[in-house]
Amino acid sequence: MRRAFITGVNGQDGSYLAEYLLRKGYEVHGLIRRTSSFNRGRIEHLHTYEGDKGLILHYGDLIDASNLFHLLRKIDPHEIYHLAAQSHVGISFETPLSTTNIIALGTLRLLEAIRSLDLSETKIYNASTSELYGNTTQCPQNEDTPFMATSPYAIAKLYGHKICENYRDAYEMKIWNGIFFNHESPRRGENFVTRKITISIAKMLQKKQDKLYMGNLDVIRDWGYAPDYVEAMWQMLQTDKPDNYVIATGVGHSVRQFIECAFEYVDIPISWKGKGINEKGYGLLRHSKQKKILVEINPRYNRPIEVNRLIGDSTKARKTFGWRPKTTFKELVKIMLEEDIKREETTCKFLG
Ligand code: NAP
Ligand code: G4F
Repeated sequence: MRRAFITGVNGQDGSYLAEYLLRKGYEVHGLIRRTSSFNRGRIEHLHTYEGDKGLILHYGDLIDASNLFHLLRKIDPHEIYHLAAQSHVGISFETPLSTTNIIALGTLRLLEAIRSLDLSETKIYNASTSELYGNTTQCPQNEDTPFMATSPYAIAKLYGHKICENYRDAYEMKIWNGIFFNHESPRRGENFVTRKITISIAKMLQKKQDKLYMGNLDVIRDWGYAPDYVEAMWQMLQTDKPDNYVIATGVGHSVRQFIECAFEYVDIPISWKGKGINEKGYGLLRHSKQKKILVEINPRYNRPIEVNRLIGDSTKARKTFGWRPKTTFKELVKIMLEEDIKREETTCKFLG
């Protein structure tokens, strides 16, 4: 039986990846942090996956080098998926030191534990990111596009990306960097833009929220569906040569388009009036008689530097291991909204 070790198993991608690997018959080990209250909603169901052996959890932290060393010695995994991170770009401007410690030094701590244990046959996936491209003028971005990282998060990830390449070259370690563009799902953290929009609309339909307060509406992202993307992590580790791969849909949409598409799905067309921080989105909710302001700008959600447009070209992944996205933008919006609407309706029922 193949053994996999996932850092960040408790996150969006970690939870889908754990499911995917369990389905493939892997023995799956995951690293979780100690928290004062339980936050394992995404992986709770995996403890008793299909009634037999489920996900095996281990306490640890990327800032604790000796913990990583002892865990890896005990588990001796065939594959390591390194996903753990402080993954919010905006928050990285407020917490640059801990973000850098977790992402940059955390990756180095993990690599050093693997090297010290001489796990030379272990394959390693490193969660790199499209944020490395920053405000490059090249579009779409591929594996050869120069990096222009513009946030503490992206700069820490750039270190992670580069140190993985360095250990690959210097010690012949089997490390793959997955340069993933934004991927979302109903398990996406609540303060990422897509999930914030779908949760807010679900709450508005239940009269539990009046407005959606947003930052920059005109940035463009290449949004895919997370379960499609975790498949690419596994697929790249099954190729012969460690390398870097871009994983993306190749289609960009603005935050504004995401908002419009999500409101359209619940039959509320949005019309925009005003400019800059005074711009407002108007629409008619089912329970009101006249159009109201449903979207407003709040500058607190703007970042000190914005990454304006990220659109990826994953031709190399398609040609090498046949990966392509299965879910369209519209399908993604529908999946996320339906799940959040269901969740809000259930909560309302319980509240009476
Ligand atoms: P996520 O939902 O934020 O999950 C991150 C996970 O890392 C969480 O389980 C978190 O634990 C864990 N973590 C944070 N600090 C840790 C520490 N010090 N020690 C151990 N674990 C720690 O992120 P995601 O969306 O699944 O993304 C997975 C990875 O891909 C991240 O590295 C992210 O930067 C990268 N990435 C994501 C995207 C995307 O669009 N989703 C795109 C490109 C790259 P808690 O649950 O305890 O907080
Ligand atoms: O959803 P976001 O917070 O994701 P962002 O910054 O693109 O980062 C995500 O994708 C990266 C891959 O490119 C990952 F590496 C990273 O870990 C993370 O998963 O914001 C998307 C865009 C940004 O330009 C942001 O400024 O939406 C804009 N935005 C506008 N209003 C907002 C808001 N973002 C958030 N979170 N909240 C807002 O109210």
